[in-house]
Amino acid sequence: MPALEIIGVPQSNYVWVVRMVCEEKGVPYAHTPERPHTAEVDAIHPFGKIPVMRHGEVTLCESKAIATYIDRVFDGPKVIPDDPKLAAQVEQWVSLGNVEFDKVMIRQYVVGYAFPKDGKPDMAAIGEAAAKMKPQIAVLDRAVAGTGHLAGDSFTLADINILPMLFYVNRFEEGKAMLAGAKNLSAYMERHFARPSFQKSKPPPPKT
Ligand SMILES: N[C@@H](CCC(=O)N[C@@H](CS)C(=O)NCC(=O)O)C(=O)O
Repeated sequence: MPALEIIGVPQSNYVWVVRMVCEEKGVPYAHTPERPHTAEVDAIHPFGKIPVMRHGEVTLCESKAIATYIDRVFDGPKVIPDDPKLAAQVEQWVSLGNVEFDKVMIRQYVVGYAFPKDGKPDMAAIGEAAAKMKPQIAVLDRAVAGTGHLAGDSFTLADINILPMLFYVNRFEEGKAMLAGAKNLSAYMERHFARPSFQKSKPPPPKT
């Protein structure tokens, strides 16, 4: 089997997702920490986004596609269950994550703090993002209340996809306060942040 290469800086929540999939399954991989829009990334992603993947002749972009490929091609515990109903639930939560939660939590709220446009965060825009985040956190809190997982009663790609987002939201004041008030979600984060796969793929702390 050819070597698997995951390309993208480790700070990206989506690079983190695919690296975590590899760790959960015990799949060896080489990690190339390229930024978006470098030649290596542009050669695979039509819009220069990370992560991208190489595996022999196979190249892929988009974290969900990469995760699905790794799950099907390599041995190890399935992160997308074979059962059609559970697989559809995983798909549902990954889609909600990518279309709804990432847009607000990461692109608006976290990026607003971490990459301010004029040198300092636009607190009005961050406040707007925080207001949109509140009902999203309530949705997730209810979703994990039953089993401590998003899909069924086992750890799947649905959980893997959302955990890096929650980790980043928890770094900033409003997010931290909202998550602390969401008791089921707090317990979920505490439990799953301790997983070896999460810890091994965690990006290095930011330089201060
Ligand atoms: N839908 C894509 C999203 C990937 C994405 O947004 N990656 C960010 C880093 S977390 C990126 O490359 N941003 C650069 C840009 O948008 O130009 C996936 O699931 O892989």
